[in-house]
Amino acid sequence: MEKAILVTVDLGIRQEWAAEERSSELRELATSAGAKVVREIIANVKALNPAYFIGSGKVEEIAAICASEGAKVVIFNNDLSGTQQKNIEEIVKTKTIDRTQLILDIFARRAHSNEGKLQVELAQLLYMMPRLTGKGVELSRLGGGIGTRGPGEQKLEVDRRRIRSKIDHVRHSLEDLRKRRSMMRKKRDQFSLLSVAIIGYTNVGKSTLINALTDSSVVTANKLFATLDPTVRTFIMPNKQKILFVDTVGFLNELPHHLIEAFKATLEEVVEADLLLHLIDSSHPKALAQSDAVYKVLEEIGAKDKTILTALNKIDKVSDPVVIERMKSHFGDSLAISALTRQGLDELVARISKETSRFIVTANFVLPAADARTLSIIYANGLVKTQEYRGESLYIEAELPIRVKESIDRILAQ
Ligand SMILES: Nc1nc2c(ncn2[C@@H]2O[C@H](COP(=O)(O)OP(=O)(O)OP(=O)(O)O)[C@@H](O)[C@H]2O)c(=O)[nH]1
Ligand SMILES: [Mg+2]
Repeated sequence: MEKAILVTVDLGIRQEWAAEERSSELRELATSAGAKVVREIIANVKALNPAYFIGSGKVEEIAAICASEGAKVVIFNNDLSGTQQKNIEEIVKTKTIDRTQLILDIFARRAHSNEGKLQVELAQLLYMMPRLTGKGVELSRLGGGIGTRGPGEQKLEVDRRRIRSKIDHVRHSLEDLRKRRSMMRKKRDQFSLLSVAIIGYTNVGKSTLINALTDSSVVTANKLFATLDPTVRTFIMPNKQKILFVDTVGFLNELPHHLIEAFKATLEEVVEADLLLHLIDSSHPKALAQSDAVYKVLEEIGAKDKTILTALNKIDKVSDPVVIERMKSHFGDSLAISALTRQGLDELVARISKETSRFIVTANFVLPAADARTLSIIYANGLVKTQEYRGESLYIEAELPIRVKESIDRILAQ
C-alpha cells in the first residue's frame, strides 16, 4: 500500500464542511484508492499562493514530514494548477496529486464497461487540458500507483493538439454510445416497467438495498464509489406489479465537474426514472450535508423536480432514537430502514408501491385474437385481470403503466 499524506487547507472561513470533516472524507477517498494514510495535515493559511498554493514555508514542512514518514504520495484536498503541482513536487520530492486526480483514479479503477471507461477517460482528458500550459505538468508519470492511471501514460507525446483531438474522439464515441442507449431506452420506455432509481451519497448503502430488495448480488463495499455502472433489477411488488430498480454511481460533495459532464449518459438513468429513492446514511455525522450535496447534483443534471422518496438507511447503527426522529422531521415524509437487517423494508416497498401506483392505470383492450405480439407486451409490462375470447377478438383488462397503455392504444389504432 502506498503511504499517503493528506493536506487540507483551512482558510479560517466558516464552511458547511469544516476542514477536519473535509480531511476525513479525503481519508476515505484515499483509502478507497488503496492508500495508507500516514498523516493528515490541516494547513491554516490566510491567503492562497499562486506558486505554491499554501506558501513555500508550509510546503517545506510537508517535505520534512514526507521524508520522516516515508510517504510516496501527497494528496491535496483542493485543485492545484499545473504549475503549483510541479512547484510543490520539486520541494517535497514526492508525487503530489489533488482531490480531483484522486477521485479520477478511483473511477479509473472501478470502470468496467466500455462506456464507463470512456467516461473516465474523457474526465481525465478534460482535467488535463488546462494543465498543459508551458512545461506544466509531467504527464508521463511512469512510477505507477495512485494518481498515475492517466490516459496520457501510454501516449507520451502529449501536447494540446493531441489531447484535443483525443477529447473529440472520446466525445464522439460516447455520443455514439449515448445515441444507441437512448434508442434502446426509447424502445424500452414505450413498453416498459416503471423504474425507481436508487440515488444518494456514495457509500450510503444503495447497492446493499437493491440486493436486499431483489435478491441479487451487486458488489457492495465499505469504499467510496464501489458502483460505477448502472445496474437494473426487476422487482415484483406485493400487488404483483413488476417494477425496475436502478442502482447507480454515488454522489459526492464537490464532485469534480468534469466527472458529471463525462457521466451524463450514466446519470440519464436517474433523470429518466419514474421515481427517485433518495437513500441517506443516517449513521453518518455529515448525513445532512451529504444530502445537500446530492440535491446539488440533482439540480445540475436537471432531476431535482422529480418525485423523490427519502429513506434513512443504516438505522441499525444509530443507537440514539432522537437522531432518527430529528432526521425524520428534517426530511419530512421519510422512512427509517436498514438494508442490512431488512428492518423497515416492507414499509418501504409499500410506499414505493403507493408512489408508483400513480403511474398505473386499468385499461381495457380489444385485440385481434391472433395478435400474439401485443398480448405479450401486455403480459410483460402489466398485470392481466381478465381475458376473454369473443369470436375473433380478445377482450382483455389489465393494469399497466400509463405510457405502455398509450403505446398499445396507438398500435391498435393503426
Ligand atoms: N450497518 C449497516 N451497514 C450498511 C447498511 N447498508 C449498507 N451498509 C454498509 O455500507 C457500506 C456501503 O454499502 P454499499 O451498498 O456498497 O453502498 P453504495 O451506496 O452502493 O456505495 P457506492 O456504490 O460506493 O456509492 C457496506 O459496507 C455495507 O455493508 C445498513 O443498513 N446498516
Ligand atoms: Mg454501490
